[in-house]
Amino acid sequence: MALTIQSAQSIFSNTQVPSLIPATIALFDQLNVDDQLAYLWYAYTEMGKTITPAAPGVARLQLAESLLTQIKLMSPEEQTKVMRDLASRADTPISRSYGFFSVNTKLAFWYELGELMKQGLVTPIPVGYQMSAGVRLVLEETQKLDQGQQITVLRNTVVNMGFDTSELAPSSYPKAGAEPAFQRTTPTISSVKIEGVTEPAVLGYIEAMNADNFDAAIALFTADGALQPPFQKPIVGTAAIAKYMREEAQGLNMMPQQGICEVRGDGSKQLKVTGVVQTPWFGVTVGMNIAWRFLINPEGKIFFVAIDMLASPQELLQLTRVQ
Ligand code: ECH
Repeated sequence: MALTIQSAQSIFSNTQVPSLIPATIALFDQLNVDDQLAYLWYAYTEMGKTITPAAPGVARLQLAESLLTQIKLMSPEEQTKVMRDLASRADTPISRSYGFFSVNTKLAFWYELGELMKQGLVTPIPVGYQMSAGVRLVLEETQKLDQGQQITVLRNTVVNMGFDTSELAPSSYPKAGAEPAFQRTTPTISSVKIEGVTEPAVLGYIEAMNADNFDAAIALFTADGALQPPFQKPIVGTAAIAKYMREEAQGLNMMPQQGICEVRGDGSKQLKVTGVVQTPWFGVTVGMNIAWRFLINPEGKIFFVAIDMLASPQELLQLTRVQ
């Protein structure tokens, strides 16, 4: 029987525990625009006391420079309006430009705005703002998350800002291909060992990803293969996966710990591997507990891999059915 992405998506679904991340983002989405910006400010500055993201570097900031320069020259009221437009995904020239940025350029843009706010060059939150009960509630919910989950909430809210450019013709903005690489600060993790897993495609995948060798990783997939990032739809086909990896998977440290492998009737295999991933934005200070769910075809190629954020560290050990 031919493998389908739809059936692949449900492998090991009876071992999954719902994450609090989408629920927290849903609460955030219900806030009005000023409350959203205030929430992000408090969440980010609160988080900064324990963990601070790495400075994105001059090369990456260059991609956002023209917007940042425009904003610096504005009055505080105009600056607030730009931020409101971004948060409400309004159709303005700045919000459109932002919409064309890659994920990492969006993060770098806000990182720099945050720095400019600390220096008093950009207005932090709307003048006279009073924290609402809604913001307090979302902050309380955020405190229940571990650090890896907190930075995922921040990342996802930042990614969703700006005008939705997915239906527009490509812009002249530099794309991921032209983006600077993240410098690895720790030695590449090679010779991967995963307790309970010897599947070459899985070990090869982790090894290639840890070396940012996306060509080698892609070569392990079937032509119609798919990769499903956390809380997203599957990305289908090797060209689309390669583009995604170059844009969003650079500099990651993947540390799988254990897994299980089940052979299916048609000779394909399903594997679940749990472990920790570090992003170059926070380096070794923040680990995200995740699972990979792989479906490997009878020829040993990756047909499907889903990446899931785990609800808790206990789930790292939860490889079998949830009772
Ligand atoms: C200020 C106030 C106004 C509003 C805003 C502000 C600034 C906010 C800032 C936020 C910065 C946040 C950052 C977050 C970074 C998060 C990174 C994460 C990465 C997760 C990666 C994972 C990778 C998984 C994958 C694996 C694979 O095998 C395949 C690929 C892939 C305060 C000014 C907004 C500055 C920097 C969460 C899980 C394992 C799927 C990628």
